[in-house]
Amino acid sequence: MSEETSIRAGRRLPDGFIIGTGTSAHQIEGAWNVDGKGESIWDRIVHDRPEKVADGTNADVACDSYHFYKQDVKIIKELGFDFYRFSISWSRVLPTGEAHIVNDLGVEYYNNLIDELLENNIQPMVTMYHWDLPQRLQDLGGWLNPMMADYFRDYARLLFDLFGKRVKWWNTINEPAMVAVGYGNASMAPCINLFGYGEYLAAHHLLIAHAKAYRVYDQEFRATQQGRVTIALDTMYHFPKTDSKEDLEAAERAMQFQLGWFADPIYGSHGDYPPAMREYIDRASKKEGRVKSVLPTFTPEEVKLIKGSCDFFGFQHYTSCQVSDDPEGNFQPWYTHKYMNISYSDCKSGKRSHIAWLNVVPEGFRNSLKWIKDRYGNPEVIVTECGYGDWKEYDGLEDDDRIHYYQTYLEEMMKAIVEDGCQIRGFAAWSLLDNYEWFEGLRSTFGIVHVDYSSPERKRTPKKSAKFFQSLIARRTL
Ligand code: GBH
Repeated sequence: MSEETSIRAGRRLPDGFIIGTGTSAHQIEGAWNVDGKGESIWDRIVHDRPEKVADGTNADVACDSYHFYKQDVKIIKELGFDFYRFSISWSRVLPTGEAHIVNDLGVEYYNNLIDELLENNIQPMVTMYHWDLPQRLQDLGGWLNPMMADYFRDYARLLFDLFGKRVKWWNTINEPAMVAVGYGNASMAPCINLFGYGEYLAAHHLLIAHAKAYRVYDQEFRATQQGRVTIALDTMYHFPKTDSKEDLEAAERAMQFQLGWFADPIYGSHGDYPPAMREYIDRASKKEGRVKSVLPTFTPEEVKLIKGSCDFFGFQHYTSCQVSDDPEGNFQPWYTHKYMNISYSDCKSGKRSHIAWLNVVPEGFRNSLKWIKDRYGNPEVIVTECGYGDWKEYDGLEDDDRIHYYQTYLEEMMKAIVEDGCQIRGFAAWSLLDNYEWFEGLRSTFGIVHVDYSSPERKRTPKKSAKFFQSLIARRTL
């Protein structure tokens, strides 16, 4: 096939398309209290309440990347990835979370990691905050406290200052919706039970925090550093259960509730949460007899601050589900007031993983990308996470299910580019390593590289899917 034809056939990746892989600090670093690192909310919760973790494990050592990061970089280099998305542990750099006490050894670790990547020709993409809030800031109320936005801004400024000469890709916050649900129910740290209220308030402050960090970059660093800053937002694709008008509307509403929650205020033109959230949550608040809606309102200054505060769309996607309209609604673990039923189990799907929420539905990926294009005026997108996991006894070095997932999802992404005209500029496989899966502990594995938790050095062995990426990157063709 000539190059021209294979682009048109949707097999050859567009020129300049970048392929990376990702991890996050709490999930891989270990060294939880080493060299001056402060405690994070995830350290605290799994130490205090190990019964919340599927296998009772903690991330005190994890992949021990704090000590073995050079092995990670070596593997990334061998596989040929263009970029590596990793996160910085806020409390490793700032043990109390506040910017006036800097832990030099923590800074040195990230300096070394960044230098090692650049020496090997791998672009660093840094996530500033992947869920591991310093415990001291949680003691001040965490994301329910409006002051958190300023603490985050100060932390972001420090990171731009320390690393911005070398780091050109920034994600402020990883999946803020998942951070917010930590204040609505017990499914994520810090497990504050303010169901149907706390999550909206936390989300509000997360949006302001992100935007303040973005404006600091604009005002103080962009001219000299010329990098690009975004927030990483995720959604499942929501298929309607039937093609009744009610179910179609419910599915659209679900997209607004999950992705639009953060994307509308940033990428939309109306300067508010999505219309469906405004309507449903305001109405529910009224019905509950509240004086004010639990969905906060932005001041005109906040609208200005938040609107347009991203240089590209950082998008994360794993799976799809099925939605039917229901005025009673079923219990939703992370956001309420949607008035629908969501089901993972009867979603159209060739394959399912043992992880309850993970269906393999490649066309849902294309549909999600198209939804972003249509709703937000076709922004440039980098897929900052996408990947397949299973319980570890069903995963292994011959991970054909994972290859099937990536192959079919990437094919759908190519259709989004070639047939739908979406501007997708890059893709990062989640995850480089079999790492610590939050409340799943070590039961589930998402790595393209196997990690042996019985060996002190956490021996890393590339799986077959790592070779899939190695050859994809070398040929730039699916
Ligand atoms: C990613 O989020 C995380 O960014 C990453 O740290 C993690 O390793 C990876 O997932 C794999 O788990 O159980 O019904 O409440 C992915 C998006 C959104 C997927 C919330 C799981 C929970 C659904 N996640 N979802 S439910």
